[in-house]
Amino acid sequence: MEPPKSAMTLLLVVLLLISQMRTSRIPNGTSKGIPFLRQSKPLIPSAQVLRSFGIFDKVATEGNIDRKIEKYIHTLLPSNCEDAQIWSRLAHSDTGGVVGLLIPGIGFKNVFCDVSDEGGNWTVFQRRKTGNVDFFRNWADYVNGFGDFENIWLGLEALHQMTREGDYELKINMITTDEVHLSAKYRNFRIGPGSTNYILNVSGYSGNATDSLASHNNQPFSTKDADHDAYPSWNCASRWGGAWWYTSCYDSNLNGNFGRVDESGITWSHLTVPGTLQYLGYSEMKFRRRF
Ligand SMILES: [Ca+2]
Repeated sequence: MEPPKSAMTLLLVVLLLISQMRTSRIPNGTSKGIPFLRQSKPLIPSAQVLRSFGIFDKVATEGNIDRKIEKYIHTLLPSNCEDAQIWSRLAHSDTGGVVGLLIPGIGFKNVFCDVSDEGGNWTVFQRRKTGNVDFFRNWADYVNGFGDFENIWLGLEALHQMTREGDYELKINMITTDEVHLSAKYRNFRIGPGSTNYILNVSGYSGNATDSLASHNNQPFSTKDADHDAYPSWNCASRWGGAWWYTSCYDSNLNGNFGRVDESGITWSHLTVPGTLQYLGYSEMKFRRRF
């Protein structure tokens, strides 16, 4: 007679937890104090093993998993990059890597965590590095996310779920087409629920890039097929080749066309010449919990 499936599953999770505890000890003499994350591939083999048993699918789609198992899975699987950075016991990286997170309200999702910039703990939710991924996409894609981790859009629903409780800060790193490095940091960052069309809440700017999100504060998100902007006769997303918290239409357009050096490109209002734009060859947006 076979043991009950739930008991087998619980046994599996306990064994994996013990395995993690054995491998999570920080080696003596390490100078960094915490283990760092490996680049390029999903990092948590125990998560991959669990997934192969269909447990993640059960968590994500049914939501009726046994509470004891759920508790162990939350121990095994971090829900944010801060926990991932603390708990990761795998190969080292100076920059960050892709980790599997169990995001409340979302389920399992691979996310790029930045472990180096100002101490790390950043969830990277937007990155434009190459032109390999098309960002001129529809509403559903921007809600659910897309990309390849060099070119990331995490997804509006994940952004909302991950910032709905607690205080978060936002940092945007940019490199202009002239190789000038710019940074914009915001002390407060939150994305509203879908019922508000994922309204942007941002304030407390510092940096060397000009505050080109201020005019977008409290604006809903718009895409080429979902016009929530403040310009009556245009769809700003269609007009300027992107998707953003457009007004009428923008001071920043980081989801614009990669490689374009005009108003439909990846742009940010100019620091010293008001009314002009800086054309970007790279952008990265990320958030973390603020204490
Ligand atoms: Ca419009």
